[in-house]
Order: sequence, then C-alpha cells, then structure tokens
Amino acid sequence: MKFHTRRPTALAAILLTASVALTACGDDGGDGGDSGSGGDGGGALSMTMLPKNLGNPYFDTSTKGAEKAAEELGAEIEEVGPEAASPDAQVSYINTVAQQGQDALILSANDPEALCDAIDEARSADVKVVTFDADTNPECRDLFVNQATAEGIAAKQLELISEQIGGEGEIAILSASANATNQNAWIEMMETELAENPDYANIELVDTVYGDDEDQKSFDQTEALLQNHPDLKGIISPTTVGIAAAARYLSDSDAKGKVALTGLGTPNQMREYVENGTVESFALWNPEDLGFLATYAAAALVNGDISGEEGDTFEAGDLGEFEVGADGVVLLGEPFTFNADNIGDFDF
Ligand code: RAM
Repeated sequence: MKFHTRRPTALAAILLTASVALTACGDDGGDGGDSGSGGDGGGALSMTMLPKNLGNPYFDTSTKGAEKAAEELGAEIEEVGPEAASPDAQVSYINTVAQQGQDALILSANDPEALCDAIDEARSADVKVVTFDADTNPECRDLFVNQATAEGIAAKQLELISEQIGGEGEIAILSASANATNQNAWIEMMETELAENPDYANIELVDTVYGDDEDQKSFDQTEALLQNHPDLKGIISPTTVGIAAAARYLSDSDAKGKVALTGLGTPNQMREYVENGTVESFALWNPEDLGFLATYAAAALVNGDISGEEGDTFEAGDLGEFEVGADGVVLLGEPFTFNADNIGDFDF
C-alpha cells in the first residue's frame, strides 16, 4: 500500500505506508515513459492521458502513476496536453484520440461542459473516457476518479485557515481557472460552510481571484490581493500552482508570517516555505495514486470487467479493490495534511 487510505486510518499508519511506498517506488530508471512494449496477449491497450496542462508538477506526478499502472497492465499510455489550462486547447487532443481509435482517454477537464461534444465523439468511436482530478458533467464520461470528496477537501482547507488566523478575520481565495470544475466545487462548499458553520462566524471571505494555474499570474494575483485588502489575514489557494506562487510572493514580502497561507500543494513545491516559516500547513492527496487508479479504472472499462454502474468493483494493483459509487464516481481517499513535522517524509 502507498500513501493512500480508503478508510480512516491512524496518522502514524499513513506516514509509515507513505514512506515505505516512496522508497519502494523510487525512480523507474527512465523506462516508464512510453511503456509500450507489448501487452499480455491480445494486443496492448492504448490509452491517452490528458491533464489540464503540461508543466505542472502535480500532473507530472499523476502521469507517473498512470505510467506505472500501464506498465503493470501491459498497456501503452501517452501523455499529451496544452500549455495553458483552457478547455479549447484540450478539444483537439480529444479529437485525435477519437480519430486514432484509442481504447481509453483519461483526462482532467478544464470545463464541465465545453469538452462534452468532443468526448461524445470519442465515446461513439468506442473510446472509454475516465475523468480524474477535475470532472466533466457526469453524463459526458464513463467514470470520474475523485481524489477525495469535495466536502472533505473544502472542510480541511477551512479548518486549516481558521486554525492559522485564530478563527477570525478577512480571508481570500486564489484559485486556478474560473471554470475549473474541481476548484469551483470546493469553493462553493467553502462558501456554504463559512455561511453556515458557527465556528466560522468571524471569518469573512472578501475576494476570490484566479491565477489560471499559471505561476506568474498567480504570483501577481497574490500581490494584488494584499494591496486591495490591507486587513487580509489569510489566503486559501486550492491549487498546487497557486499556493506555490503565493508562498513565493509572501516569503519575500513584509506579509510573511502575518498573512497565513494554506490550501492544496505538493510537498516538494511547498517544502521550502514550510521550512522558512511562510506556511504552517496545507493539504493534498497523492497525485501518483490518483493517476494509477484512473488508469486501472480505464483498463477495467476497456476489458469489460466493469461498465461504470454503481456497485461495480475492480482491482487497482497495490491500491486494492475499489467500488464505483453514485454518478460513476470512484473515490481515492481523504485529503492529508502536511506540516513541518511530516513534510520531510514525502517526495512528490
Ligand atoms: C492544480 C490543478 C489540479 C488540482 C490541484 C490541487 O495542480 O488545478 O486540478 O487538483 O492543483
């Protein structure tokens, strides 16, 4: 087992399994890339991995998991994707998958609806479509592999910011792109929770801005937030690109240690800022496991082991057995909190 849990597990157990897995995974010696070489009889499955954008360490890590799964499955997988996290830019890649008659497309969608026509075409050409990380509308795809429940992700980020600002003051959100399904679902739940949970009665969300998962834009938006809201106490950035850029800005500014920052980040991108006191804690799941699980789910669909109906079950290598839930959703686990005490145990 890796850094992954499908049921509540003691922190110590998570950390132990995490470090064991990280040691065990190591580097694949440069051979994991295009996998390719032959299936186990009957021809290798052909799959395409389409992240929101390329050049984002989060997706580099999920693709690494996908390649590992493909190798175990004797499947071929290729990563393609745009530079910018926009839906238009993803459409041409989906069209290519349909034209090539690939067996499966695994994608993190930049928009819930805008990709659906292209996905429909692909599905008509018998391509199985699995979303992971960011879903489309459920009718468009066969399965969504969800990293954690939206409620859990929203609740975790509010819990962390509240702790860090002493339960009161102005906060802002620095998000990814304005039509990202995943971030928008989390933001909506945070807004509801802020409005309804008496624990957060003294916290006011004063602004939500978008860095489009571009480093420089996210950095600039952080600067603008601080200028526009002189009383700001904290920022939640539910994107690994945003939180890393915001941390870099804060780390070199007078606001370091005064304006709290939390959200969703990768340990490797955030380590420096946790160690230098800019960031106290943040959350995430293991993107490698997410890509790994999505690839096993796609293979189970292609092989006819599952159809995507609620109650279907399939095996995902070392991660064990998973069950398809309502609306064709497969759940990886729960978000995990990183801080100065544990960040040294992780390498992704
Ligand atoms: C960024 C992307 C991705 C999201 C993570 C938390 O890498 O926006 O979709 O899940 O952050």
